[in-house]
Amino acid sequence: MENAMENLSSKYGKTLMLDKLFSYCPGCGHGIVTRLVAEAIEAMGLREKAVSVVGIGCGGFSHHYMDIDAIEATHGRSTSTATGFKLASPENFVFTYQGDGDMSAIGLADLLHAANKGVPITALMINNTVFGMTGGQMSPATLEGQVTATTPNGRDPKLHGYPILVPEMMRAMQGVKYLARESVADAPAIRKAGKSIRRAFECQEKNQGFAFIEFIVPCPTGLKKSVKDSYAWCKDQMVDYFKPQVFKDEVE
Ligand SMILES: Cc1ncc(C[n+]2csc(CCOP(=O)(O)OP(=O)(O)O)c2C)c(N)n1
Ligand code: SF4
Repeated sequence: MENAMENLSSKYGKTLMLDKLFSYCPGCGHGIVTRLVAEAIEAMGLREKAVSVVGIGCGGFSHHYMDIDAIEATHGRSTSTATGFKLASPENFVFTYQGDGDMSAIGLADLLHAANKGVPITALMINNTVFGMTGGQMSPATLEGQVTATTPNGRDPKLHGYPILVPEMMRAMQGVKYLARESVADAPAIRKAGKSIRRAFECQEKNQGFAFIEFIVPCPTGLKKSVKDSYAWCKDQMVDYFKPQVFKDEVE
């Protein structure tokens, strides 16, 4: 396997993606977003100054696959940690990489205050609608009626509230200069997500303010579906509720 990876590297040119196998489950949406982020860092020449601040969850491994510096924050605290780091070291390029559980449950207050402050960092939320790492429990982003380990009869808004729409909440914040929701449901969506990451990174490079992207991705293991079915569900159900769009682009 190692030889095969080396051959790939020499064929396509060495990138900051390390020659390691992902610990993500087969078909996990994190694999796609991690690669898109690495490609954007490489293409924009940010490698030497990039610092990834990861949360707790499967996305907390994303920095294992990139040859850049990283900070492992405590659960939900990545945006606060990233804000402090950026203020202390403005020459660094600072982004967070967090799951929907990490960012929209325990970390929601940190996110909203960081966004409102408008410090030029980039926050990435990878929304697979469940707590993936701990076994597929309900998160704030679980869809209505969705069966999870903690909602065996499906999410009921009367009991559990409604699936949380994070970028919609952040729209009015003046410190937020780039705000988008993307998906990895199919190849065109993945290409669009890659472009969106570069735009969000540009927002920080031009020192314009806070940038946020939510990515709608499948977690085949937590959703208890095959890889194929989990992508079909992502395309039909998740994207139907979490509508991909650029909410705000004020990057000049
Ligand atoms: C303070 C604290 N509470 C709970 C946990 C257990 N825990 C680990 S990962 C996780 C949630 C991960 O879900 P998400 O952020 O959606 O990421 P995913 O694994 O789906 O990528 C939780 C609750 C913890 N590590 N620390
Ligand atoms: S549990 Fe889900 S989020 Fe975690 S690596 Fe597996 S597929 Fe990805």
